[in-house]
Amino acid sequence: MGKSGFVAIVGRPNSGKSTLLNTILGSNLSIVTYKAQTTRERVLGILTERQGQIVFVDTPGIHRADKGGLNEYMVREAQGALEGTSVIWYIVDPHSELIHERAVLELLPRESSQKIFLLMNKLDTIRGVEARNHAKEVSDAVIEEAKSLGIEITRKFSISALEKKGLGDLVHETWQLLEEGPLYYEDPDQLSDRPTRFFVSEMIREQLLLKLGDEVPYSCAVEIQKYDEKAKPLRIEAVIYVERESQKGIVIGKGAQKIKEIGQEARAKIEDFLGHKIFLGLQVKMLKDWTKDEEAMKRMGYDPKRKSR
Ligand SMILES: Nc1nc2c(ncn2[C@@H]2O[C@H](COP(=O)(O)OP(=O)(O)OP(=O)(O)O)[C@@H](O)[C@H]2O)c(=O)[nH]1
Ligand SMILES: [Mg+2]
Repeated sequence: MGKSGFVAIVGRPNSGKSTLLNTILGSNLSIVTYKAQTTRERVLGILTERQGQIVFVDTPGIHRADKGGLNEYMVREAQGALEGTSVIWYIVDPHSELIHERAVLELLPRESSQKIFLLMNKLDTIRGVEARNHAKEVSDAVIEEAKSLGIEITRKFSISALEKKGLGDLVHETWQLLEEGPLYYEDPDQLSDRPTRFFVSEMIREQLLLKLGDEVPYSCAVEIQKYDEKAKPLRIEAVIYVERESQKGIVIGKGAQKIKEIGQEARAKIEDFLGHKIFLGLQVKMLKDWTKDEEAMKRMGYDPKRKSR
């Protein structure tokens, strides 16, 4: 029997959690954008090697969220992901401040046997003495504040998830901490617990984040309504839900130009992911204030009781 265990990847929005997961697995599993709060749900990434299996849990960014809406759901997703993990990778952006990191520190386990690594990410952006000093000040302050809360940060790593720096050591040290255990997923080729259609809907959401302004993407959800594998090419029909009538026009755009662009780009990404051609049909509908209503959120797949890590 080899070693196995769960490793949660947590941190502030935009710190590079999903990028790190993708780099480690060598696959674009979890969507990445330059915008904060890209990831909404936990996504498992499974690394199976000769020595055993690490199941990584990518999580939404931890921030202070209002009660009862999508943001609170996202933070709960991140918090729930910590349960049952042997190691926690806590990612910090070198430009962050202690005050922002407090939201994360509050959720980390105290007096626990779980090991916590602090990963100072985006090493490639730390240029010059001032930036280096700031990064060090932030990590020192975080480690000290953690200690005062009864949270023990076992080690600190400096990495670049984007440029693949410092990752060998990090993964090696993580294996060292894992105990003998079973493979949670037996198929060595399985990369995630999620079905393909989840990744398809995420790739559409990724384009909404990239192609729409600052507000509207956060009001959008994507529902796959048809996934017809008998059709050639594979036929996928999806609905983009917005939460206000006025947002429909923004997503569709003048002369339907916007939705066309979103569709073309998403199709290219999905084809790349699946390795074959597809047909992608998109529609835009309104579900009033869905991000503020638990029942509507459930319909969109954001169910607080969903069984998954
Ligand atoms: N320069 C640089 N940029 C990085 C690095 N890691 C991530 N990024 C960038 O940081 C941005 C956010 O990356 P994500 O991986 O989406 O961050 P996240 O923590 O998953 O964000 P949320 O899902 O919103 O919580 C993207 O523009 C990434 O390209 C890094 O090591 N160096
Ligand atoms: Mg993410």
